[in-house]
Amino acid sequence: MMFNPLRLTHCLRTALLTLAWVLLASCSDLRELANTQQKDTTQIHNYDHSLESTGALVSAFYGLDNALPFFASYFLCGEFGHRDGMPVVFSQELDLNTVEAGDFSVAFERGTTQVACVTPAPATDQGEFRTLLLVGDFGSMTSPPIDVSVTGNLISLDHRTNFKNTQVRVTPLEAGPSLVYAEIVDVEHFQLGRQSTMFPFGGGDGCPLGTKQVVRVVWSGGVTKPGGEEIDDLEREAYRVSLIDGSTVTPFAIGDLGDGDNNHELCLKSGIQAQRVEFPAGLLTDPREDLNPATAIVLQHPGVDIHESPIAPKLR
Ligand SMILES: [Ca+2]
Ligand SMILES: [Ca+2]
Ligand SMILES: [Ca+2]
Repeated sequence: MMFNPLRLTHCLRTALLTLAWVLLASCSDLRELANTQQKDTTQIHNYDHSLESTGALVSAFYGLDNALPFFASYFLCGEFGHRDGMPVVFSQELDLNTVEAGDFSVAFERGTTQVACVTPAPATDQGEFRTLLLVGDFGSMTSPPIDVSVTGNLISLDHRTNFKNTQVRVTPLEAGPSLVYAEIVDVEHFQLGRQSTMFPFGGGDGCPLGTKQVVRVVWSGGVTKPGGEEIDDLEREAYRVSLIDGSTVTPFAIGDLGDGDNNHELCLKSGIQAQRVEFPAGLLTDPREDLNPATAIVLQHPGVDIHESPIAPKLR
C-alpha cells in the first residue's frame, strides 16, 4: 500500500479523539464514584441489622500535602482546587451507597474540618472497597491533622457493621507507608490472567494462571518504587508469607499492579493457608517519597471483627 500522509493524519486524529473520549469517559466514571455531600444522608432504618463497635477505622495516612496535581481533584471529585489527599482504610469493605463526605471529620490541635470529597478511587477493584481517599484541605506539616473520625452512618458491605463513632490517629506526613490489612482472596474472586486497564488508575491485573492462593495486602497509602515506578521482582522477592505449617514462601508473582492504588495481590503456588505477611524496610515509597518501615500483618477474614480474629481463615 502507498504511504498516504492525509490518511495517516486522519488516522492519528481519529486515534487521539478516541483516546481523549475514552479518557474523558473514564474520568466521568471515576467522578461518579466520588461523593461531595456534606451531610450524612444514610437512612439508618434501612440497615437496622448493622451494629456500631464491631468495626474499626484501621488507618488514616496523611501522605500528600498540597500534592494532588492541579486537575486531580477535578478528575476525582468534579471540583477544582482541593490539594490534600488522605487514604483511610477500614476493617471491612463498605457499602458505597452509604458513603458521604459528611460522614467524616478531621481534627487538628485546634478545631476540626470537613472533608470536601470522598472516593474509593483508585482502589476500585473487586474486594478493595475498604480504602477511601479523603480529599480536602488537611493542614500542613506545621499544622497537621491528628485524628480522623467517622461521624455519620457508614455501613459495611455486608450491612452488619456501622462504622459511626470509629476514630483513628493520623499517620504523620513524614512517615512511610506500612501494611495495615491482609486477607486470603476467595477462589471465586481470583480473576486469574486478568489484564490491567490502560489507565494509570482503577483496574489492576490479576495473578497468573496456575496460582493456588491469592493474598491481598493493603498498604496505608499508595506505594511504588522510589521515583514512582510500579514494583517489580525486587519488591516481589522481598515479600515473605508465613503458612500455617510453619513454612515461609515468596510470591511467584504480584497481581493488582498498574492501577496506582494501595493494594497488592500476592500470588502463591502453595495451597497451604497463609497466615502472616511481612515486608522489609526501605523498598517502597508513598507519593512524597517517604520509604516504608519494616512491616508485618496477620491475615484477617473478610467480615470478621479485626480486633477479635487474629487467626487466618480456612480456604474455601
Ligand atoms: Ca453515610
Ligand atoms: Ca486495585
Ligand atoms: Ca494495586
